[in-house]
Amino acid sequence: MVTGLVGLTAAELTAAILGNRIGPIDAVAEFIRDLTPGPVVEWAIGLFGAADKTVLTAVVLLGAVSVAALGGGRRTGPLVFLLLGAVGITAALTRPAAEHVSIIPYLAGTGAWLLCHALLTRIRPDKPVGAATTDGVRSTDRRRFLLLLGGLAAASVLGVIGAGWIRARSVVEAARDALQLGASPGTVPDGAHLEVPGLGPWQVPNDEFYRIDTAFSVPTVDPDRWHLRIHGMVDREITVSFADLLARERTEAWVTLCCVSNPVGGDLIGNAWWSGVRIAPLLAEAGVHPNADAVLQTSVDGWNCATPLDVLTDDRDALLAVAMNGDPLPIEHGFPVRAVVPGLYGYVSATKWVVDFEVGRFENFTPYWAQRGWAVLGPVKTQSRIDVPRAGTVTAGDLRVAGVAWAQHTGIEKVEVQLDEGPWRTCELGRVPSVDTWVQWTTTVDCQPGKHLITVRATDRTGVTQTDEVVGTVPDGATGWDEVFVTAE
Ligand SMILES: Nc1nc2c(c(=O)[nH]1)N[C@H]1C(S)=C(S)[C@@H](COP(=O)(O)O)O[C@H]1N2
Ligand SMILES: [Mo]
Repeated sequence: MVTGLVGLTAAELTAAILGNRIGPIDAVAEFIRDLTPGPVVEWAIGLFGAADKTVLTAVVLLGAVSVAALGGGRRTGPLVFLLLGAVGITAALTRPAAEHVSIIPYLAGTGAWLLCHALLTRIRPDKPVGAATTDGVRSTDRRRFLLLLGGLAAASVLGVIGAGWIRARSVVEAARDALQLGASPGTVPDGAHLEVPGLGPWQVPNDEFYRIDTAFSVPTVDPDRWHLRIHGMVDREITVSFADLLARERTEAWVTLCCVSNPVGGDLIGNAWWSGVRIAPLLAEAGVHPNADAVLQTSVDGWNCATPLDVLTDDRDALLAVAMNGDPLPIEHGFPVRAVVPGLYGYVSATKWVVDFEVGRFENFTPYWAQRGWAVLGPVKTQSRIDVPRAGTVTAGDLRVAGVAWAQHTGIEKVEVQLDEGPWRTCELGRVPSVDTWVQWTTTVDCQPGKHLITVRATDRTGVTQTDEVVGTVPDGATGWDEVFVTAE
């Protein structure tokens, strides 16, 4: 029985990896369906209704495992497994659009059957532990047999889970590739990106964008099945499908997303062009009760966060985003729909794979990170980072210094750089389209031979200069000034 399962798993996993249309169990089920006379098919449909296909799949699975268990003995095994393999290959080759690669999973499965059968029958488990070993069978054979059996069964279970995941992922990838969202790719505003060697792009490409989430396996959500339910303290509960969402007025905006776990000088931050639908009108449609103060956002994988209602309903571009830099959201970044809220750290706002909005009160919510000691509110703290030069040796003389600064939804007023204990000098700032993005900055300092410390600080548009008090990322974000040590030669 275990041998039977291992071979089926090997075949299903191979089919999933190769991206074959159907796996072996389903291929044999289709084969049987095609061979079955019409009246029998009608009778089965009458009996099982919409569950007919599930029933047939279960019959094929149980049938294969039963044949393996009953016929897979020491002597008959190899022949029985070769016959089962032949049935599979026949089914595969009679499927529409069958190709040569279609039979590879059956070869892999039959190979796994024969190998597994050989392994398990080599051991003689029928000797009890401690039995006399007159025929040369060791007393530990039973234990070895059981361990091997358990290991193979466990591998088989993992393989089935893996095959399912790979299939789901490829289905969702295909759906993503087929989407035509009509989102613009985002044109970097003139003067936003400063041409300084070593300074990263103002617009961060999707494949370079930082990724933070708690998901061990990335959720795969089929857009055709995606829904967002808005409920709780509202006048009328509403459910929005992906098609409904796309039919609504579209908003596109530059927003810099930042993680609360970003240390001073860290790179858990990125700026992208998001296309989506504003959250405020959706909440208005549901009719939010006046005494509600938060929305508990939940992801399809159960992760959740609570976002203040006022930031979701004021005039900022708090979005349900469907595209990132012009492309449908990458699966890792929340496909098909995620929230993006300017001004807040991701852990309280930027729910990926979002499916549920519960309107309510903070006091009644215990979201994922708040349960683990992080702050309930997570406004982004004003920060600045030095990207050029890197720590190490530099050429003495005029030294180019550059980096980024951010104070989302407040805006950056000024960035200053200090060499050693010298005066603070004001930097040149890149142009930005709004207060919701980071700003690139640059300046030159006169760097005489020797060791130096370069420090940066930013001032936001409310006139507040970032504090030099060094605080870690827990519970609500790091503070302190970024600095870099250089030796000028
Ligand atoms: N479903 C889900 N959404 C999530 C998270 C998560 O763990 N699960 N992490 C949040 C955090 S802490 C951050 S900083 C951002 C990161 O988004 P990104 O991975 O697209 O950069 O996603 C937020 N959304
Ligand atoms: Mo985060």
